[in-house]
Amino acid sequence: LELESALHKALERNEIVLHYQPKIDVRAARMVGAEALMRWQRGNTLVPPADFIPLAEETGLIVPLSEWALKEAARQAKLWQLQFGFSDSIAVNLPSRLFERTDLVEHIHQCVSAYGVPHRSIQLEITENNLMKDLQNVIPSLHRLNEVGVEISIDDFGTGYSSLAYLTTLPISEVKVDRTFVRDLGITPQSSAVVTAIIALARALGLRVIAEGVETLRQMEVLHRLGCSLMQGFLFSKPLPADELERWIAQTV
Ligand code: G
Ligand code: G
Ligand code: NA
Ligand code: MN
Repeated sequence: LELESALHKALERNEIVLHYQPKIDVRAARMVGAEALMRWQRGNTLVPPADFIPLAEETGLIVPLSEWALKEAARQAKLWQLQFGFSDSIAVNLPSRLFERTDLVEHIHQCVSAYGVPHRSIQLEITENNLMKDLQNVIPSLHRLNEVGVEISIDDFGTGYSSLAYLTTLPISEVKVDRTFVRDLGITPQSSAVVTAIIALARALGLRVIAEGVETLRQMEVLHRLGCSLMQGFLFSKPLPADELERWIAQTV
């Protein structure tokens, strides 16, 4: 309960910050975007999302937190646009209850309009499990977001029970291969079989594929050989405070 009231105040006290992890195109050797990840700067400690996102989801605080994250990402996109000519998108993680809101598209529209950036500056990540759990409630938002140019990426892909063929009936742009498969690449033959299948099917169906949790050169090489050149992970960079991501942005533009 103490944590709950502290989290409640964290937003108004500006204690929530976004860190950014670059998404890399290995073939082009450049950053192609970044994923925004929330952290709670509580006194001298940086509370990781695993320690407050679950509470935020239980208490409903995830709604104002996510709305703030969308606005903050738009603000940061504008700053980087002005400073560096940044034109990539920033991916924000949203739980399904945000997609269920009929005013999600309106809220995103207000965020990008407030800072004068295009809708495509914001990309949304929803986990496969969250998506499938509330599919019927989420589909209308997916269509409206797609119409205004906000791309959807399916996070933690391969851990749920959806079929990729079915997913392509939805307006999504990208799947993120779950890090559990990436972790075992080059170790278990099953993992490379799964990743090979996801890449082949996604390509046939016109979806981008990005691998998350890439930590070793070996994993990078296997992914590259399998035809996946978009990657994210500690091998390239951990999630960084905004001012530290600027080193990556400056090299990109
Ligand atoms: O950045 P880190 O590895 O600590 O993230 C841990 C978990 O918290 C991940 O599952 C990530 O998706 C989730 N997470 C991080 N930032 C956000 C956010 O802004 N919104 C939501 N809903 N989840 C987040
Ligand atoms: O899928 P999700 O949104 O939960 O992924 C974001 C989380 O993954 C963040 O907590 C981030 O810190 C973590 N992460 C990012 N890169 C790596 C990596 O290479 N290895 C591992 N184990 N975790 C990573
Ligand atoms: Na994510
Ligand atoms: Mn993920």
